[in-house]
Amino acid sequence: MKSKFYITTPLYYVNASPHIGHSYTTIAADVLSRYMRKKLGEENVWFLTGTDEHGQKIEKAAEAAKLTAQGFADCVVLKFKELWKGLNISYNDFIRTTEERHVKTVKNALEILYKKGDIYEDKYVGWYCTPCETFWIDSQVIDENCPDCKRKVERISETNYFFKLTKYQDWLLSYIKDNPDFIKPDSRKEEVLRFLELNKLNDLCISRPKERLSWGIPLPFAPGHVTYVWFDALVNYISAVGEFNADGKYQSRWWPAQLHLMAKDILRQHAVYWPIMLHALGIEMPESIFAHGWWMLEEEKISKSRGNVVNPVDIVRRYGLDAYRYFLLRDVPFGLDGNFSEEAVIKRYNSDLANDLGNLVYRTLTMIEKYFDGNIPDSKEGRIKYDLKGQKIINLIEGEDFVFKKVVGKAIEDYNFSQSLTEIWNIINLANKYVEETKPWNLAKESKQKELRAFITVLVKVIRNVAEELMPFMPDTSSAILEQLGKDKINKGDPLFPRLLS
Ligand code: ME8
Repeated sequence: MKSKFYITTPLYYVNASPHIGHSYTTIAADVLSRYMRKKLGEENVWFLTGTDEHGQKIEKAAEAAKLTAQGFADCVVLKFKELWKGLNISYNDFIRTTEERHVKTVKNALEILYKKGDIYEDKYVGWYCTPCETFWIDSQVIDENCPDCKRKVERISETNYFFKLTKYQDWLLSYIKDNPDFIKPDSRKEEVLRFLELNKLNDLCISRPKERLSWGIPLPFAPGHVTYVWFDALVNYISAVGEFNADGKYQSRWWPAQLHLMAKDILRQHAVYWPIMLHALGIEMPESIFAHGWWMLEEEKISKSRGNVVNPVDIVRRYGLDAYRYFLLRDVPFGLDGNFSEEAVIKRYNSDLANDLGNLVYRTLTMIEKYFDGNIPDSKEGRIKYDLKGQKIINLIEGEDFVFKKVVGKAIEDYNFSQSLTEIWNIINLANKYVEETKPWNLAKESKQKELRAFITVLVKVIRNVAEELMPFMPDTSSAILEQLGKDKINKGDPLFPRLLS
């Protein structure tokens, strides 16, 4: 990892309100940002999110709502911002593709490519899926249905502008092969490689005649056309953090991005169009692109256009914010698809949060209250002699290689969030087992003060370390634990996760 970390989420379409799928990518990006801020310092992390506001989809949604496209976008963008606030998302910047800084950079990019001869005019005949805003070639379309969303595609025939993807296909293929960490996870990289090896790319149609679509960025060299929404939107990753100088050289404090995060639905645009656009513009490649899986509901992808959405606000209202963040990242390994159900949320809540974590904190504080009058025994006050089991736990936390911190951090850096949480829960469970096996109530009965002090010290250290490692995942819970634990004297409050009746 480099000494700075620039991370992005997709720019979400504003054709409808955000749902669990959008929150998933954004929460994952938030976890990585919080983790990296701790590791590299606040000033070295830049977390960008935002909204994709042009294109036919938005124009149609605005028409249906009887609003102007801009007015409609202005409304929906507030819902995204409100949700991110509610989900404790620590983004540094929020870019809208309708902002001047973005429009300017898109126009610059188009001009540079046009002058270079990488954009040319031609007649386009082919298939188009409006809900996906995607062109398809004949071989990809069966029975006039979109290969992705399965809805009807439209036959389109018009004069347009094209970007020479074809010219760079071989370059891209070698680039992906030479840079094995560029596309992650590996299964997705293989998918892209296979696609590039088996198909000859078509040049990308990057314009729409204004008569058909007016809601877009006009091409600087052909004002009768607007820019294709994907060409427009991808540029956000550079328009948000830099600009082209007069010589057409892109300059930025943050570029290249360390990570573009998204789900597998938009991998092709990020792994094929985007690298070629950058390469043609003479701009460095992002370090990596990670495509995670989909949240499904009864085996169907959750999506705005299918209408089977799960609203994050409802889940958060019922189970709490951190339970939601925890569930999303723990229940399904990042990269795979997962089925969402409230039963699964309740199960995780009761077993992991109430029984394991909540119980460990609550019982430890109760013992400190009972046996030490609420004062945390000072671990510096005289040498502490741990018993064997206690010492083993202490070694994991404070031993020479800080095994606990290392394994938790390594899993996050591998984008393996569920593994990272599993490691945290391993130590929580170890500590709970330690309580049951040590039977501190007997130590108290027998007035074994020294042993009791060593025992409680182990638990306090576990809890402090767990709270610290949980911070990127569950920031509120992490501070609540540290707050209840206090420095010298505890401030015991209510249980963090009261059991739910299922
Ligand atoms: O594609 N499971 O925007 P979009 C997991 N504007 N993640 C999901 C999901 C699900 N069921 N549904 C959505 C666009 N997502 C373009 C992007 S980028 C320059 C332009 C998440 O609003 C996931 O991150 O359709 C997915 O890639 C993204 O939302 C698609 O958002």
